[in-house]
Amino acid sequence: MSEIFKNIPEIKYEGPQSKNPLAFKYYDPDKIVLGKKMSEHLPFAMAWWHNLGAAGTDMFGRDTADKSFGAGEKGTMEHARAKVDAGFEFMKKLGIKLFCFHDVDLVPEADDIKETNRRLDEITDYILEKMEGTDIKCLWGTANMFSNPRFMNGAGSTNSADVYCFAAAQIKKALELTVKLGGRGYVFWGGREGYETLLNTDVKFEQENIARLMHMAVDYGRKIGFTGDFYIEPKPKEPMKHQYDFDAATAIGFVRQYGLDKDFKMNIEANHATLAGHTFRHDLRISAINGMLGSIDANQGDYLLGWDTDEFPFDAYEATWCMYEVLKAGGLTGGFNFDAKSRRPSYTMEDMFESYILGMDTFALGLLKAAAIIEDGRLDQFVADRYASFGTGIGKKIIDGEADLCTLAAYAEEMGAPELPGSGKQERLEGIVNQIMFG
Ligand code: XUL
Ligand code: CO
Repeated sequence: MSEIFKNIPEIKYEGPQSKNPLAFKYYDPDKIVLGKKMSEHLPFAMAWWHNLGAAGTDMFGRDTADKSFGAGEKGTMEHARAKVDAGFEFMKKLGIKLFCFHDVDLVPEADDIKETNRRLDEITDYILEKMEGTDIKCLWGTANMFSNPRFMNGAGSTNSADVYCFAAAQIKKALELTVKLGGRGYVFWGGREGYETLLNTDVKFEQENIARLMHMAVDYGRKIGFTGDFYIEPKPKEPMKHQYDFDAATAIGFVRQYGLDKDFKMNIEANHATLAGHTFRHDLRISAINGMLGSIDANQGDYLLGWDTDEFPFDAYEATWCMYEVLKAGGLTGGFNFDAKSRRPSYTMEDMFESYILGMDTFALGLLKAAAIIEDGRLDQFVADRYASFGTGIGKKIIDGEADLCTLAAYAEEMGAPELPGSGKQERLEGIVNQIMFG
C-alpha cells in the first residue's frame, strides 16, 4: 500500500521556539507533568467522520477538499478501505493512539441492513488487520441515528415502532463492532431525540422510550462482553429545536431517573456546552462532581454563532480550564476525541495535519498551565479559605448533621446581624491566572 500523505513527515515535538508548522510546539508525549506522561494525560482520538469523511460541504456549498484518498469514486467499499489506510497513516504520523466512529462513517449504507452489516464486518476485519502490531485502539463507537430520513422524528423518541426497531438493530451492530475493535466506550448522541413543536409531541412517552432503548443496549452490551462505559453526549439543540439531553445536568438527571446511572457517564463536547449557555468548564465540573465525567469531544465554537461550528480548539484559556477540571477529577477513563473539522477554506491534506497539531498543542498547553495553577496553589487555597466558616463552630455542626432549623435559628437570634461573607476577590484571582498564563 502506497503512502497517501506523501509530503507529510512524522510529526515531532520541536518546542515552543519552533517555527515549523508541521511540528508540535507544546505536545511532548513523554514529558512528565504532575507525575504522569503527557500522552497519558491526553489520550487523543481521531474522529473518523470529520477527518476522513467531511470534505467541506455546508448548507450553501459543496466539497472543497478531496478526501477520495486515491480511491476514485467516493461511497464505494474501495473508498471505505482507502479511508482506513488514510486514517491509520494519519494517526501514526501524529502519534494518535485512538479513534472514534459511527457505523456509517466506516462504509456506505446499503438499502438492506443485512448488506450494510456485511460491509461493516468486512471493513472492521480490515481495521483489525491494520491495528495489529500498532498501539492504536478504538476509543468509542456509536450508531448514526440522525442522518437517514427514517430518523426525522428521532430514534428512541420516534413515533414509529418500526423505526425504533431499526434503531435497535443499528445499536446492536454498532455495539458488536465496538466490542470487536476493543472500544472503551459507546456513545449516544441524541441529535434527533427532541422535538420541533410540543403540539405534536408526547415528551414523557418519548423519554421513557429512549430509556427503554438504552436499557436494552446496556443489557446486550454486557451480554456480549462490553465492559466499558456508555456515554450520553449532551447537546441542547441542532438539528432539533429542543434536544432532551440538553446539558450535563439534564442528562445526569435522566440517567438517574431511569436507573441507567451505573452504566452511563457523560461525553462532554465543548461546543455543545456553550450552545447550552454554559462554559465548557461548567459542564465538565457538573459531570465530575457527579462522578460522571467519562470522555470529552474536544472542539470549540464561535460565540457569535448560534450553531455547532466544531472548530479545532485554539483557545488556550478554555483548554486550561478543561485540563484543570480533568486533573481535579483524576483524569478521564475515556479520551479526547477531536469532534472538530478544518475550516472549509482549509482544504489541503497539510491542513488536516495542521488542524490536529493545533488541537493537540492547545490541549498540551492547557495541561501545562492547569498543572501550574494547581502547583501554584493560590486558587485552591482561596477556595478552601472561602468556606472556612464551615470548618469550626456552628458551621461544622451543620456539616456534621448536628444542627436543625431550630438550633440555627437560636444561634442567629443570639448573634444578631451576621458580618458580610468576605470579598470574592474575583479580580485578584483573575490576575493570578494571567500571571500564570503569561508569567
Ligand atoms: C454532533 C456530534 C456528534 C457526536 C457523535 O453534534 O457531536 O458527532 O459526537 O454522534
Ligand atoms: Co460530538
